[in-house]
Amino acid sequence: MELHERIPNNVNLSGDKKLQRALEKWLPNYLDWWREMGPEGFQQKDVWLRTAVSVESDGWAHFDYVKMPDYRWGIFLKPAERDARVGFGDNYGQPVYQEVPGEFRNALRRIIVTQGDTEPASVEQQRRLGQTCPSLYDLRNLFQVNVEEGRHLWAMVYLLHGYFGRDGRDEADALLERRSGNPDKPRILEAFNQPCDDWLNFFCFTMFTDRDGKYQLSALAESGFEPLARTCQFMLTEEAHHLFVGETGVGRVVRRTAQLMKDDEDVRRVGGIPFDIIQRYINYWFSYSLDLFGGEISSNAADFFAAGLKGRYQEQKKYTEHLIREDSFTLTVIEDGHLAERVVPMRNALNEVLRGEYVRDCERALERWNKYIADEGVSHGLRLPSTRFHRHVGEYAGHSFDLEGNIIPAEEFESRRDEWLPTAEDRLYVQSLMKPVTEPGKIANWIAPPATGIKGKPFEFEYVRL
Ligand code: BYC
Repeated sequence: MELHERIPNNVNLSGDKKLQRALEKWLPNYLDWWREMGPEGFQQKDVWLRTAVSVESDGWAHFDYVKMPDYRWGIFLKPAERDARVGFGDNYGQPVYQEVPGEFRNALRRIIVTQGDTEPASVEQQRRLGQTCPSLYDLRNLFQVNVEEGRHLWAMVYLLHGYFGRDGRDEADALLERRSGNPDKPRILEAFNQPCDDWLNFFCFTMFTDRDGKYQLSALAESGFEPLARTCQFMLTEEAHHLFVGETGVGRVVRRTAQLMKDDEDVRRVGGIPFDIIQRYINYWFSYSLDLFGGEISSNAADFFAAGLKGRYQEQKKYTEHLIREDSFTLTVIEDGHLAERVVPMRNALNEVLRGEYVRDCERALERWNKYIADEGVSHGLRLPSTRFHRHVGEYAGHSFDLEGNIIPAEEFESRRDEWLPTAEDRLYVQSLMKPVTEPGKIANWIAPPATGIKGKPFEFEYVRL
């Protein structure tokens, strides 16, 4: 690894002067973007961060105090496998693509741009959260997630610069120009334009939206375009911590609410977040994140699979048949205003197949949270809404459903919206609890402390020097 170059990397960047120059030109623009849109107010603070020092699965990271603008953003790919082959689709068994095949160029660029766009978007969404952190431990985790999303942007920009010539460079510039939530230049996918301005939103985002990242990156980690596959394989190593932050973050809020309920059934009176608000936040982020998988029936998904660009979750590990030309999949669709079953070719249903993996993963987290509630002796159950509820993309968009997935008139949805989705009042209430707690070892009242600290350090450790 060339860790001490201006752009740390393990792709022998110094051996490709043209690419190195292009990326060195992009670097100051990236840093300008980071200063403008990165975490507000903490740029000069020492943060105890993990930095990549190798791409091996053991011991890849080093922990130390770093100021965020000095973070080692760089280009790290998992090492290449010898004699790697395209693992699925019409070119199954052919040597992997080392360059972009002409006929797939647009599709591939679009996938990489879409993936790349989410990374800076999430940093933009989260930029003010530091000012209301519930503890130094949480503040540090927020910044860890932020710098790694920044590095994931680098990963996609490397592919655009390295493999797509002029239009790749233009796309890389555009990634720094779009802005989350800006109506004139919004981010590409809608979940990344939603405000993420309190910590319950942040934990739900890292739980549900980052988890889409896990599944999309896993599908791309199977790609026959080898530089993309190797890039995503390493990104997944970093991603696991983001999901941990989300799942345990919501879990700690849930646990604390259950604890406070033992003092007072109305947890608002004792400064907790009531379960009905938590449930509405879950409904909101789960449904927006489901949209990120694309339409239930998608010719794009079929084309990406046929071309060997985007596989299924754990394509090599879980499946033995990689062509899926003959298989079919039964979906629930809407016909004449009613739910009906439709059989479609499996390749066209691959977004839905990936979404199904995701939903099962989310269900597992819900079970864990419900166990925390039961452990406190409180009787309450949180749940996921139906995958049809509150959708803006795919088969169910444009129709209204209740939490169970029953089709209902639009007026009924509107009249029950406040029961199901966060209200302005919910958001104000959650905001009212967001007072910063920055003394080492202290934590806000609305959330339980974590079970352990980071990398063997105690919760009381000074994770950020303010
Ligand atoms: N919003 O065939 P369809 C992460 C468009 S998160 C807006 O159903 P397809 C992270 C679509 O473009 C992971 N538009 O969908 C998390 C198409 O337009 P055209 C991000 C949408 O293409 C937290 C039309 O609707 N990575 O890493 O099969 C923090 C029909 O589309 C949306 C990726 O997404 C939407 N939600 O699938 C940080 C991977 N969905 O062709 C990071 C790359 C669809 O009619 N992206 N449309 O003009 C993809 O693989 C695919 O583009 C999608 C969509 C899965 C997103």
